[in-house]
Amino acid sequence: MNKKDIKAICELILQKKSFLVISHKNPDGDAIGSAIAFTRILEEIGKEARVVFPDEPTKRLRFITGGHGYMTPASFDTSYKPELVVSLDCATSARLGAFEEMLGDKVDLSIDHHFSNAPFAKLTYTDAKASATAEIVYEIAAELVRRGELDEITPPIAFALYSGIVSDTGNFKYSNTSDKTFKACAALRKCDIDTAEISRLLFDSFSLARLKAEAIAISKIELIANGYAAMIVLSQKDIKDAGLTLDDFDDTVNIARRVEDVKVGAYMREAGDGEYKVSLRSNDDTNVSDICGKYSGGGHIRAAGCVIHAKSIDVAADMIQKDIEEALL
Ligand SMILES: [Mn+2]
Repeated sequence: MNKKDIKAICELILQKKSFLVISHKNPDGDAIGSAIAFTRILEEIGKEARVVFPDEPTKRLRFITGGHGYMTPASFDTSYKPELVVSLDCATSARLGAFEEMLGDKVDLSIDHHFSNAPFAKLTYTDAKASATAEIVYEIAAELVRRGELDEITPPIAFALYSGIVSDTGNFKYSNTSDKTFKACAALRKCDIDTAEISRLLFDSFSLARLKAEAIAISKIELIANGYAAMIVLSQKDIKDAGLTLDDFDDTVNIARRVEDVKVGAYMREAGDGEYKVSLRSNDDTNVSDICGKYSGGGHIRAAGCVIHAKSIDVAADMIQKDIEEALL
């Protein structure tokens, strides 16, 4: 199932009775929104479905569940034997995180929108043009409604799907926002959801720690590649000295790419044990997924990540700086 086939997915779903839905580690808005919505859709059409996240969703994003229950590694029920295991928004089996070993080779259907998807499931449906996995799940829901299998897209389903799409499009700001995205969101808006409140919670509501992290990130910006790229490098000491945590810096890469004339924004942080995590974003068509691919990472053309192993943070920063300069100059 390498080509687009929403109908085939619907047929497969309708044949099965019980499901385990899983999304990726450190779940973002799309991971939570697509997984919760998919689970709710299955429940609406009379299926047994449970959802598991490899990490506890952050306090900030938990509202997307709309109060729907979920499992984490701590509460995972190993006695549950579903007929179909479905992964959402996972480009590789490594994205299953804590569940990679247990479920890495047991995923029956993978639904994803990552450009760098490396198929690991028995069936993979990838649409790299979809803004979010939630946009694909919307298409599945719409097809089930067309077939009369799903009565309607209920408000909780719409809430989760809309949250997933606005998360991955940066509130319709990124180039992945297409006419299909707007059409899906127009339909979801009709399902009686408070879209202004979703956008406020996702984009205009931050902890004070997070806002302070922004000030530190801005103070650390350095221009590289003759000013065509901006990089922010944070050591564990930088974070500790500020009395903050790594989570407070999770939007830092977007701060780097806001500098005018910059084509690539880079953010590197020390993860410990000689590991340095890198996030890259491009403002033009510079393929940052290619750069991250050198270190077995990947993602989308304009948004990607990887982990570099190096002796020191300076060595790691030099490595990624050279790669960015090679891509830009
Ligand atoms: Mn996504």
